[in-house]
Amino acid sequence: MSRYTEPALDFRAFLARLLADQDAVAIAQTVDPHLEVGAVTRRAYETRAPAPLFTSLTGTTPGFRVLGAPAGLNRDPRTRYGRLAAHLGLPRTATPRTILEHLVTAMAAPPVAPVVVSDGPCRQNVRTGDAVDLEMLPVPLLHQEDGGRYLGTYGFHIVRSPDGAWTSWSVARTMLHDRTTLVGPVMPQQHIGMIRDMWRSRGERTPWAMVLGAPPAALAAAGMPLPEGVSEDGYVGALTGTPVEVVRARTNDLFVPAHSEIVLEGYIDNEATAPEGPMGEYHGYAFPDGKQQPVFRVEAVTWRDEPVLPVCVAGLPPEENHTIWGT
Ligand SMILES: Cc1cc2nc3c(=O)[nH]c(=O)nc-3n(C[C@H](O)[C@H](O)[C@H](O)COP(=O)(O)O)c2cc1C
Ligand SMILES: [Mn+2]
Repeated sequence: MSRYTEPALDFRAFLARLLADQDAVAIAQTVDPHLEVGAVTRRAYETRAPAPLFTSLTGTTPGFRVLGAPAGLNRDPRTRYGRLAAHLGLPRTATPRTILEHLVTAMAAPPVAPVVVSDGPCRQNVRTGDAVDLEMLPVPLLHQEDGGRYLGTYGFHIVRSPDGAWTSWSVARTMLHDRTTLVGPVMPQQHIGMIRDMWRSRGERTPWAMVLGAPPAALAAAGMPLPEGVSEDGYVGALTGTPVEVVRARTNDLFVPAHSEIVLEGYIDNEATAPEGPMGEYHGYAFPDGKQQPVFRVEAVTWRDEPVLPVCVAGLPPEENHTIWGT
């Protein structure tokens, strides 16, 4: 059997594993992305209930699904970190110590570069140009006082230095601005900001992609503070012992994980900003006001059949800012 059908390397396999282990539960009842997805997911974190898989969502393309609490904790102490462990291909009884040692060992291992393949599940459906409409996705309003609806709460940005030497995968939130535009922070001290500055100083816009429902090990790596200049894709290969399969983006020269649920392609605008936030954050508070932030222009959307959008509903622990980033 291909290693690419293992939970760490394929989000759909990860979901199947959680469902089989009763650490996720499919909800057939129609649920509204407007506050209901957020409320049910928060409840699952707080009661350490199985991850909710929303299979019927108000106002959403039929078949499009949402998985809340992808790395929430489990009620049973023996399998408390099972969802986190499944991201890394470890047994669901893995302890925090085992999980940490696994992550740290891979940091010292030689990177394993991704392999380019010609096709993959993320390419089963493709929309480009005028056909791009982010409103077809289930974009939830997560907290009542959020300044907008967040599409990217459990996905990562992909950018690459102009010389091609450094590929950065990094998790950061993105809010829906309009049918073809997202808005979110691009901090200069983070790797995405450093690479954006390289492109800007050449007078060029930054080629960009965002992956939602990525291979779980890739998401975990994209949420980790690896050193400057280190490509997260090579770390994932070392972590899983398998090169990540990537496909070339349709509209730029970036490579995206083939085993992904949803891929957005485009660029970071050099000039435009738009209001973003506030958003309820991982400390359990929200700042009172939003801010102007850079905009991401989406030129293509591709997705796996019946795609699953993972959603982190930030707030008091434990949610993924704590279980993934915190770890
Ligand atoms: C679920 C999750 C959500 C996150 N959200 C954000 C965010 O909104 N903004 C941010 O700056 N970092 C966020 N992080 C942390 C960054 O991903 C992390 O600091 C990472 O190291 C940044 O990438 P870089 O080191 O390549 O710059 C999040 C991490 C996780 C796991
Ligand atoms: Mn990095």
